[in-house]
Amino acid sequence: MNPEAAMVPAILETGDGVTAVAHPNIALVKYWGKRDESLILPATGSLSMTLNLYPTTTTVRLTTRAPADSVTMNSRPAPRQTHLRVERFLNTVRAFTGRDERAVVETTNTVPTGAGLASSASGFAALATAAATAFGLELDPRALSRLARRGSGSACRSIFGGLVVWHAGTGDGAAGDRSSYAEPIDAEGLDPALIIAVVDPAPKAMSSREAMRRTIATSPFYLPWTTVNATDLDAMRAAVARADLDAMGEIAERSAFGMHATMLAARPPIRYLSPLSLSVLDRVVALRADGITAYATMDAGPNVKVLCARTDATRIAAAISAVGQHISTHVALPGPGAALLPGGGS
Ligand code: 2P0
Repeated sequence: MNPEAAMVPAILETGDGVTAVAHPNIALVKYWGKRDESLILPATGSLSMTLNLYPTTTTVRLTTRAPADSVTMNSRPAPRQTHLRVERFLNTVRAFTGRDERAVVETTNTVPTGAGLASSASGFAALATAAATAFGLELDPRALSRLARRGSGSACRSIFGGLVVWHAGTGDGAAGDRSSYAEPIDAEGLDPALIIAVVDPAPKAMSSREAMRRTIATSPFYLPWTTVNATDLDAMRAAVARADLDAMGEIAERSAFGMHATMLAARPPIRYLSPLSLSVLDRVVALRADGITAYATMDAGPNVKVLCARTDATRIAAAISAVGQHISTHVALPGPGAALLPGGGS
């Protein structure tokens, strides 16, 4: 039993449903690697911005009549790996509550899945929010972020809107689990935008989970990166506190390049960036040479995100779209945290 979980004596049958919406987030100081795989305790802290684009909407219905969980994504049965991850997550929720109903999970994703655009973050944040309510778990936002973390690490950050820090926490087991949570941070005086430059919406060749494992196991650059990451996180928090967008951009860019460097040094190497990604990175450097605040970050895929001031976003997006005819750009602003849809509660 989770001691923070209060039980609500609701027994739902198929037909009743709880619906939640969550948005993806993009890390400005990256999470890359776990110190505990089963609890998803990260090796480092991280900091992100939740987007106002690409919501995931998830409905959870409980049933005593079905022998197994069912999972559909965009009206189709979920791929086997996704189904297994969702089932494992629901087993965690069932273990917390002592309840054994199966769940009918229906998810609608509006983000290209598996392309380094954080679909697992919005996906597990929405699932955690809907499943917690469906199974009668009353969690405060911090406890909900810890639950979402068990589905996918970055999902804990999508429980909150705006700028969010995910604390690595200390220790292992229950102590590690308690201390590794997300919380929103004050972004007063900042008006940031992230331009999402989609250079290739196809699913990536290797999942970030697998890539993290290989990086930790084989990259000689991994350990030094974790040390640098800790100082980058402190510097980023200080830059946010003084609303210094240029400093934030510099730190975000070096955090991303550092993370990719650890992967490039893995054996065999992992390379997510494509020639088109590099062309976009060149354009960002050129924009800066023209005096425009624009800094790049890249995740486990070829797509590039550009941090800038909201007032510059439209013209920067146009400059990046002009890099190649297959590049589409979307301007994201800080978005909301995960929420139940009205009428979607039990
Ligand atoms: C991040 N990424 O901080 C980093 C940067 C990708 C690159 O979090 O294994 O889907 O489920 O905890 O959260 C993507 O990894 O991985 C990610 P799991 P997750 O946003």
